[in-house]
Amino acid sequence: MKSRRAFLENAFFGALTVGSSDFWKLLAGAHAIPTSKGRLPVVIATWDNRMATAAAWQVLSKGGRALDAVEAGARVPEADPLDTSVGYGGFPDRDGNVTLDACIMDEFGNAGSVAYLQHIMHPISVARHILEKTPHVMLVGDGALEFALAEGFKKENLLTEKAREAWEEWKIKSEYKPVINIERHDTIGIVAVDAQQRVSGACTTSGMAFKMRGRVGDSPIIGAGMFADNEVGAAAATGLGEMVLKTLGSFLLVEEMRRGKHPQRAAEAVVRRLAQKYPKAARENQVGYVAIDKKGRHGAYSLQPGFNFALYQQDENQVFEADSYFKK
Ligand code: SD4
Repeated sequence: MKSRRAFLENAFFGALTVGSSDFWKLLAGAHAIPTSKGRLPVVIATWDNRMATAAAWQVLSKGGRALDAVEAGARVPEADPLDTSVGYGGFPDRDGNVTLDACIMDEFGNAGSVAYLQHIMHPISVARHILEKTPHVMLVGDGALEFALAEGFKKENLLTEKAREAWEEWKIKSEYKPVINIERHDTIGIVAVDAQQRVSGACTTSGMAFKMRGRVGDSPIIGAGMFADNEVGAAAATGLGEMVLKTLGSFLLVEEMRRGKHPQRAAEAVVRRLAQKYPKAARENQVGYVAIDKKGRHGAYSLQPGFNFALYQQDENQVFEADSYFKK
């Protein structure tokens, strides 16, 4: 994995010659991290979700719609039994139930969302059915399950042996409290702009491992876990959902871009807001954002070091480590 900062700095400064007045002008203001230039189509996802961005690229590279791309991408970790934070194989709540949250938005501003959905492997597709086939935005729990079954989704057991064992082990060690930590998360937030400049986004998760029964995080909440606005761009979050919910982070990030910020600067502004408003929680927890704007420029930033993201652009699928508010 390359350091994103090193990659961008090389790309940026490499293009200039020492001795040119541009070079010195830039060095004088060199405190700022150079930011990405736009290129379409583009897809960016939280964490090392390269398989997901590859699935999305299959759609985008053929001139397909961003909405189809983000759904195809989100379905990859949902079906992966080894991904313990999303869909099948996700860690259960503290009572052993795998409960899933997801949302999706299209280029017209339509949205669909499910929360506390059980037994369905692809909550993102259920969210899309809600977007396309109902007058509503969000269905939860049994109602969401009933809707999914009526739409032809299959009822399945999503608790893998691996996840069950992890839960059993956690019960012995943990004094039965939900886990809040800064360790690696894998929730996928995935946002894309297609060749026709259509902007869409998706987010899907099994939520915090061993959470209280009924707990819903940021991921299915439009504007918190993900937000897409075709005039501006899209953003998605990962990490401690409670912090994202309290700041409506993805919406805020898109609004920062609307006011003219580059996606990188917008992501930094949103994380800074968190760190300033909740200094103690910010120091102890991880929150990260990915963002793209309509021009195809991207950004990513997190509270803690260690947040990486997958970016597929210009026929290259790469993973970068994002810069962070707190340093190692
Ligand atoms: C949640 N934001 O439910 C999710 C968790 C997450 O990687 O991002 N995990 O709070």
